[in-house]
Amino acid sequence: MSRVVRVAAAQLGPVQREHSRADVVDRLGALLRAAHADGAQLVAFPELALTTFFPRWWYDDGDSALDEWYEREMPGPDTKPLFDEAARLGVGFVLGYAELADGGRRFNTAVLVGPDGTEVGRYRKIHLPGHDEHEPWRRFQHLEKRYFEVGDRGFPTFDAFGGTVGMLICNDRRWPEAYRVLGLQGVELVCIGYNTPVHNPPAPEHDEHGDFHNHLVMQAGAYQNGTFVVGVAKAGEEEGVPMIGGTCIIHPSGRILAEVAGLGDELAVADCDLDDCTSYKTTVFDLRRHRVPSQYRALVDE
Ligand code: ING
Repeated sequence: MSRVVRVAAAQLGPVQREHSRADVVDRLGALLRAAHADGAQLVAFPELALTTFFPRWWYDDGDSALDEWYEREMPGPDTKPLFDEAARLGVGFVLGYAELADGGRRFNTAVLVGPDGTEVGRYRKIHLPGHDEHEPWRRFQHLEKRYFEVGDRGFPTFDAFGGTVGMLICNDRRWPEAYRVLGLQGVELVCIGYNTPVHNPPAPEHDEHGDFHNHLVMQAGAYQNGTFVVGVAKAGEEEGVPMIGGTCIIHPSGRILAEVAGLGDELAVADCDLDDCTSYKTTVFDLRRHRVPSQYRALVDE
């Protein structure tokens, strides 16, 4: 028996400040239709897919211009056409966006939408990189700690597409704990959108390794938890800031099944047989049999 899901990782090229949400939704729709034409049942879009990566800029407290970057509802007027098109095609998708939730709480969020166009679940980013005060020495800011709260929903998994699906967002993919919490829930497919600048101002000596680190952490996360991993970039030069690509689909063996070639709007498509996870989850990474949590206390101490 096999449980094959054909997945499309839908990389977005740069989204500039002047691009409207409608402009971006047009691009997302084109990627969705192309993925459907390729037989995809699930399309994964990047983190903060609807706008340019606004945490690269400083906004004073109370500056209403910051609110422009968030969605108050999902779907909202600008995104409903995408949900409608997906439902018409019978294709599910994952979409990253900035969420302005009840009470004015702000999250870096990803939503999982089923083939009928309804929300299956959502994840709010937990590992927020960067800084929360203005650091003018930087070529550009990275103010996610200022513009988002730490996610308050843990690392959930969802029964969807014939298996167990989870989501992470960008910096989460660098932290083994994030994959492991999903792995302990039996996750078989993890979708991870990201916006990753090529240059990291506090550690320029890391820049040359950026593409390598991107695949390293996702391949490790896949193998060590017996799960597929779908990494999806918003890539290319946004407002003068180059961001990495490297969108790919990774097998539980850790091998890359498909990856994009460039930094634009581009699909990587692969058949993911979720049953391929089983041999990893029942032997080398049988977490119940082989882990020794009594010796891991340091992992959860502050
Ligand atoms: N971006 C980056 C990421 O973790 C970063 C932050 C950039 C970390 C460069 C390390 C090096 O991929 C987001 N949005 O988390």
